[in-house]
Amino acid sequence: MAKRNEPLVTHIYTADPSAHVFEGKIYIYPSHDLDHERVSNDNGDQYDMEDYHILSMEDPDSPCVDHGEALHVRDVPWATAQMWAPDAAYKNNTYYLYFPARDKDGIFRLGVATSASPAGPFKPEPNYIPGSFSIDPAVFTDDDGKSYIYFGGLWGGQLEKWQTGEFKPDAEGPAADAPALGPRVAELSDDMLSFKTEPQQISIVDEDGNPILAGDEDRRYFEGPWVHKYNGNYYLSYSTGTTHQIVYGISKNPQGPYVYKGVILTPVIGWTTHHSIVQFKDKWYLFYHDSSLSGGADNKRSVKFTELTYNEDGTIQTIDPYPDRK
Ligand code: FUB
Repeated sequence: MAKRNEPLVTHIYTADPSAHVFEGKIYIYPSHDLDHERVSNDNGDQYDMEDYHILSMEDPDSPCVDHGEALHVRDVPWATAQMWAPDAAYKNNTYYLYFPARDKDGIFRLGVATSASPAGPFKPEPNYIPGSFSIDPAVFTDDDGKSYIYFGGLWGGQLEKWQTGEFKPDAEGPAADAPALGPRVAELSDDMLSFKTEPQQISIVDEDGNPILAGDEDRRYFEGPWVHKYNGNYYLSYSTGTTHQIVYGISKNPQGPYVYKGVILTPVIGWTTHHSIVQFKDKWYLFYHDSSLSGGADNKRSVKFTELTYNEDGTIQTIDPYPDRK
């Protein structure tokens, strides 16, 4: 039986969970951390993952099932390495798996693969999504049927290198007193396989409308975007990377600007933090990961979940990942 704040599975390491309710069950699309040693650097070479395993639970109190290998890098013609944080979507009677990987030039791109089943196996498209770059795709489908893909990550995720719209291998991020880089958003085409619109940068601002600055590491965007809708408002949540928090902003528009609101999840064991938020029946859940099972190894993480609670004003109560810790 799945337990709150405990690893969902322990026979493999899993990370970066994107949770969805498909066919009445909770499906979780995580990265699959391999139990091997790699050099650790700002490029993220330690996150040397090759495939995806999809997990599911009948409900939050049921055991978690591993559906086995759903896609391997060897079967993706354009990709060479680092199958990082994925997401999934359903439309046109088809399940879509979105994933980042390095292409033959070592540049991160976003790929898509399709399946008739939410558990896979998934068949990849032969090429990456044209015009895609960086990492951590997350797809949100609005009530009007439009689907948006959010993506982007600093450092190993290469987002700094795309500020001009072209890949500049030596580009650095903005100065500390300049607006921070935001995640990118594009509307997806009706067949969900390409961008319908050019990716735009999302602006994240404070309560006075001033952009969050690059030096504001407690609040600025780093990686792992996730968008959900609650009571007619859009919520963009993400990792602050170097300060290891999951934070969020709220907007009236799925493409922003988003007004920063606060912290959803305080730091977990391990360097990275990555999450998703999903409603199942009348409750909301936060899926996240930490490195507790591996004794703190940054690249051997485990997916966990817990309940998420809104305040009356629509803000989210901050979650301590270790509620029993003294
Ligand atoms: O799992 C590899 C990378 O680590 C993800 O793409 C990031 O979000 C971070 O969790």
